[in-house]
Formats: sequence, C-alpha cells, structure tokens
Amino acid sequence: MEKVKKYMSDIHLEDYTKQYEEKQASADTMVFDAGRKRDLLNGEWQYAVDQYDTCLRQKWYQERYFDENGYSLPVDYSFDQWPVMHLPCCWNTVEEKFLLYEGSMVFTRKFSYRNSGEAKVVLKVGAANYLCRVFLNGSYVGMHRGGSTPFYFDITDVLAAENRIVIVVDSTRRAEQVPTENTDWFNYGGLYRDIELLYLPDVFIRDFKIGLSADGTYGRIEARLTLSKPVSATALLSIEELGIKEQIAITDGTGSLLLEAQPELWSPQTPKLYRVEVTCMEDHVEDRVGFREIKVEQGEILLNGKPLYLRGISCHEDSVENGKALTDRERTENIRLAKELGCNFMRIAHYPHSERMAKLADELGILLWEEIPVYWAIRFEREATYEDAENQLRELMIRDWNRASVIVWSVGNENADTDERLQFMSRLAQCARAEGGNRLVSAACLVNSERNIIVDRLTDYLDVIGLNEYCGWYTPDFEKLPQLLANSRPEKPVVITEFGADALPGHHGTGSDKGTEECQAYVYERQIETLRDIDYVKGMTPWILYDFRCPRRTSFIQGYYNRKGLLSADKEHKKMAYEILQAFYREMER
Ligand code: GCB
Repeated sequence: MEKVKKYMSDIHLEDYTKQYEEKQASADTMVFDAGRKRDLLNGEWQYAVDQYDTCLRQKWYQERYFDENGYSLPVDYSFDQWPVMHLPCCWNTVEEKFLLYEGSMVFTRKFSYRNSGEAKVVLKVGAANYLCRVFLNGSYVGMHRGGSTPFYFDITDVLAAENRIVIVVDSTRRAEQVPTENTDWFNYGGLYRDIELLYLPDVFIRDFKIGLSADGTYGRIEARLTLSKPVSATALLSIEELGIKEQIAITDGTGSLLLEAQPELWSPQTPKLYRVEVTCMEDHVEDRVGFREIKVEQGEILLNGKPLYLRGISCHEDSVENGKALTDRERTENIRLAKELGCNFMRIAHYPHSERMAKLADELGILLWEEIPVYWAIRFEREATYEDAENQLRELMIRDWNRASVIVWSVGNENADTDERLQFMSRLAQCARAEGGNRLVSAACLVNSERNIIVDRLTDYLDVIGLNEYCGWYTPDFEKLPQLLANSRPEKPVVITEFGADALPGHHGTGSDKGTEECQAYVYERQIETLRDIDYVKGMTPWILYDFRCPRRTSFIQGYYNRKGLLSADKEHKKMAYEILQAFYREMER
C-alpha cells in the first residue's frame, strides 16, 4: 500500500518544483575565482531530454533501484546507457532534432575526487539557461535562476571519493522570468559555459575588488576584500610591476585600502594590464587588471579625463555552429572584426555574455557596454521578478567588477515608460550605481513617438541615455530623425544604441528595396549624415555586427535569422553598409 501511495504521489504532485526552490545560488554566494586552483568538469556527460520533468518529479538523482525489502524497482532512466553530450554546449546546435527544443534536459556524469589539503570544494557553473537544479550523490545541492550569469555551490559536505552529479537545466520561457517569453533572439538551452571545481581553504577570499580611484588624480588605487567568515586578519596585496606590496587590515571579514600609485592608464589604445595578487591566511588569488577612469562631465563622456566618442557596434552572443557557447576563437574574432570596423566600443546585448568576453576585451583593448535581459515587456509589477533581475545584475557586476573594459552597466532595453517600469528600473539603476564601481549607468530607451522627442522618466537615473531608433526602417519616414533630434535637448550624453535595417547577404536591388544590401547601406548613410552633427550624441552602437538566429523572423529574407548584421551570420560576407560605417569611424578616429 505504501509503495502504491508513493508511486501515485509522484504522478499527482503538481507542485513538485516547490521542493527545489530552496538553496538558491545568488550574487551573495559567489566566490572570487580568478587565479584559483581548479578542475574542469567539462567533457562527456550523459543526457536525456526530459520534457515532462520526470527527473525532478520521480527524484531520479536518488538512484533508487531497490525497495526496502531488496526487490528491484522499475526505473525510467539509465544514466550510464544514455547518449553522451560534450559540455559545455547549447543543445540546440548539437543535433538537428534539438534545434527547437525548449524545456528540461538532464545531464549526469561520474567523477572521482581526492583531497589535496583543501578545506572546501565549490562547484561553479559558468551559466545554464534558465533554471538549473544540481544534485550530488543523491542530495539536492541547490538551484539557480537566470540564464547568463555564473553560480557557485559549496559541495564539501556531500562530496565523496566517487561521485555522481546530476544537473537539470530547464530552458522554458516564462512570462515572469528575465527575459520574459518574447524576445528577438534565440532561446538557447544548456550548460553552455565551463563547469568547474574550485578548491578553497576554510576561510577564503569571497570577493576582491580593485580599481583606480575615480577622483581625477589618476594616482590612487582602491582595493576592497571580503572574506568568507567574519574574522580579523592581515592580507597582502602586491602589484609587482608597480612596486606595490601593501598590507590590508581585515576586521569582521572585510578590509579596504587606498594607496598612492602611478599605473599606466588602461585605454583601447593602451590596454595595459597589471598582475595583481592577494594573499590572506591560507588563500591566494590573482587577477590581471587595468586601471582607468570613466565619467560624464558637462555632457561629455571622459575616459581618463579625455573626451571620448563611442565608435561602437552591438553584438549578440551567437554563432551558427555553437549557439551561445562561443569559443575563445570566435570571441577574439568578434573583437577583431569590431576593431577592423574602426570600433573602440561594443554593446554586448542583451544579457551578460561570457566572462571570457570581458577578459579578452581587457587584453585586446575594446570598451564594453554590458546589459541584463530586462527586455521589452517584463512583469514589472512583480517583486519576485525584480529580485531575479537585480540578482542577475549583481552577479554580472561582481563577476566583471575588475574589468577595465566594462564602462557601462545597462539595466534594460526598450521598455515602455509606465509607473511600474520606472519603479523597477530606477531601482536597478540605483543598485548599479551603488555596487557597480566606476562605471556609467545606462539603458536603451525608446523615443516618445507621438511627440517625436527623447523623453523617458528613467533618464533621470542614468548617466548616459541609450536610444534605439529605427528611422529609415521601422519608422519609414526618415525625416522623423532630424526632427526628433531637433525636438530634444537632453542634458545627458546620448548614445544611439540601435539603428539598422535587414539585408540578406548578397541580395541586391535599389535603396528602397527592403532586404537588400543597398537598402541597408542607404539607411546607414542617412543615419550617419544626420547623427554626426548632433552635439549631444556621443557615440553609437548600430544594430548589429553579424546576423543572428531569431525564431520570430520568418520571411524569405530572414529565414529565422535577424539580418541586420553588417556581416553574414558566418562572418564570411561583408555587406555594403559595413564600409559606410567603417569610413565614418575612420574619420572619427582622426
Ligand atoms: C530592437 C531590439 C533588438 C532587435 C532589433 C530588431 O529594437 O532592441 O533586440 O533585434 O530591434 O532587429 O528589430
């Protein structure tokens, strides 16, 4: 009877996810991980599509093969016989039959562990879209919400010599999530960034932030340290190349330091990075860090005190072959292509791209705009949705705090100016300002199309106004653009975060034939000639570097791709508009 009840409860329990809501990894459980000892758990994992979430309902991760009397039980899974997928990846690009799959996928593997003196072991997942539940040796470890930021679990207590890990990733789009159900990009699912084990001492460096003081002196460095426990200690900060070896006094687990230094300043032309090391008790971390200042003064964006025009381009994290799971080669290639175009700036839209992107941008010298997916019609009235968005923002900011290349935190894109949205996004902007270090806070706003003027109550909370306008495309009458710019007198710098037009690579016609390269080129010509003379426009990030997958785009021109790229999706073909933007940027560089 008991057994029957149990069996029935599995199939009748419709709030089965409730038990997996606890132990949520968040910004507060992150671990500073640069320069740490680690092992990768990437590689071959067994997997199964789990459309009905049966793993979570039936608790497959418990691997119950026998009942209490020793009778063997029927099971609906066979971990060791399942097919293999090479992680990290987006499942959609692995096999044709998974291309449009949205839902749960179960991943599992075994791994051995031998202690080499560490007191703690932390599992890091670089990103999993969107809900992720982790189980180790039969126990529920925790969950994470949000598809593009890293998360960490202390697994010390459940780790054994031989281990079975099960991870369930659910890529279902839901109205209350961030982003919501409807976006203009592809909803890739998967464990698509590195899966790692980090080895830590009992008291470890949870957070380490370092940067140039934004006081206009260019002669001071600030550092802040947070330990995992509220202890008193002395940490040692060293930047050998600058001759710095300084102690940081830690009380109650935190300490900070302000010191005189003359670093060579980081900029896209001189992407100078310094090796920074911190030792505290048994722990040691190191990072490569650039020092620079960014601010807005009297309508100008100033990098290290000098006016800056943002010669930018927008870019999705998308590849024909790998979906969002770009390789470092692909990321480097994207930065190279942006530089060849004449850019000093990339808007990496619309969600946090891999942390590797910011590291490469630091190394190669390109400024970044980073964004969270508060995109279109978010459930702005819902507090839990706000918490999710804020957590994603904080996870991003903590992850990339030491990256000199990141100069903008964007709190969202194209959201209608309602009271709920103002409340929601102004809170995010305040959070970015309070916790984001020396950065500009922005968002890609919409124009008020009835009055044809830049007004958005959110701009009161921003340093820079991002503006998406599609004159010559969604707004066919091009004359609207000069009128809009003349009607507006914003007190803050404006960056045109989007304009553009679809063009099928190699498709030709006249400037008024939609979908042709000539039409896209014409839009770029008109946009540039109009925007170049506007004194409050301090940069642009046209939409977009290369074509990207998009389920909403079904015309013959599109073929499930957004074709507003300056390059084809495989980046082999440069469209005509590419050279037009390149010529403008070359001129602006001089
Ligand atoms: C926008 C969105 C972007 C879209 C683009 C388009 O305004 O911000 O995500 O992909 O327009 O192509 O329509």
